[in-house]
Amino acid sequence: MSEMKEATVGPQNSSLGDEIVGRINQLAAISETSEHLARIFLTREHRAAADLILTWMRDAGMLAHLDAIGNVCGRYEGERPGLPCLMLGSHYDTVRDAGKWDGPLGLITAISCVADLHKRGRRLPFAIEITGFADEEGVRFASTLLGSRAVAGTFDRSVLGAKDSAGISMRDALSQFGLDPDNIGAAARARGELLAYVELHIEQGPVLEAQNLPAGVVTAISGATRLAASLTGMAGHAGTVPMLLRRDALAGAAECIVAIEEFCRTDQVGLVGTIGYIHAMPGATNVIPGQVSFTIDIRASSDAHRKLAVADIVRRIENIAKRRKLQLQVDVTHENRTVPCAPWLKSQVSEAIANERYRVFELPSGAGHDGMAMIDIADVGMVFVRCRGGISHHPDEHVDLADADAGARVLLRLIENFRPRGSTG
Ligand code: HGY
Ligand code: MN
Ligand code: MN
Repeated sequence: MSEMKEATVGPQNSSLGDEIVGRINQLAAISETSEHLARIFLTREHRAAADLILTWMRDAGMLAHLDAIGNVCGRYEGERPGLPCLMLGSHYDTVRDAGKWDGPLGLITAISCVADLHKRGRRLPFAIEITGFADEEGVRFASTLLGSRAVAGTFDRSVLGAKDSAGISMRDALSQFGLDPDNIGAAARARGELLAYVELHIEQGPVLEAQNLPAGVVTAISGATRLAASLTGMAGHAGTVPMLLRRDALAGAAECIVAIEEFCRTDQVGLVGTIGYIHAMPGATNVIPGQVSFTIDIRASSDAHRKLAVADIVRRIENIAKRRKLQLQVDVTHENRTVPCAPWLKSQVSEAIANERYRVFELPSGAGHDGMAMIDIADVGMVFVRCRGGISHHPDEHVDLADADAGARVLLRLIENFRPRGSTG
């Protein structure tokens, strides 16, 4: 339970940044191991983090609950009960060996902004809802945005059969977590209930730092394709099989991986390709690998370019597999289109940044975010906050206190000055 801060006398109560940084550290302590931060969907750490966040939401004057897929959901009523809401949020799951800001900064900042309104007894002409999404990274079951897709009503029930590395299906993991896999539809929200979805997130890139700015306006979230590839050759004795008679799946995978890297590096419009995971079997020093599986993550600023690139990459690795007499299986595990941020929200984010006396700067997001799912039920806006060296998905990920505070002041201004689409106010 987070101790409530003593009300400070003197200048405005303690900076929002202080509370946010304290809670970032508190949440980061909830991890699979103490050496490397990992908080994975439907694990003990997921449950402990949800309990802590729900407490923070309630301390901020919100009604709060865990929804049907494990998202944490808080609601702060407006001037009168039942008004449509401005939804804020971000995710609280992490990658493996993660930084502590990717996801939690947006969620904790939103809660601190509502707590500030609550402290002042401020009620707005709309409700505020905050959603902490349970699985944006897709670490456990390969497909991603599971929490936000459930809220958007686009959850694909076929992924319930997906298995994690221990062979546990999502269906069983949900049941073991205490959730009903057949009730995920209960998390879905109707489009009319949300006035907009706005997410604050670390930039995860070096641009704001290069611009010497603490915050920026996000223009669009780049689309992504994730593929699962497997190569099957022939396992054999490392000492007796002549090189020319081998069907070495790992050597084949290595050639594919270098070919993918080369293809993306020589692309002229910023294509990025990543092989984040590889597993060779049987995995013994003196055995020629007979089976290899690896993941491919391809992103581009335009969907058309990304799709052409994916088709070209698959063709290239098919040719390599054929020449090496390996069997290749490639499956798309996740596909997200590029999502534009709504112009009317971009202008309100810009206004909030300008009101905080920062230069307004627009930039796209190369990283994926829950807005890619939330676009199906609401217009999406995003605020980026500078992170040191642009480092992310790494334990060195860091946000300075001053920037956490700046991001919170921008978000609080955006909330207090928010006008629904089309209103003249
Ligand atoms: O992979 C991404 O872009 C996000 O961090 N899930
Ligand atoms: Mn991430
Ligand atoms: Mn993220």
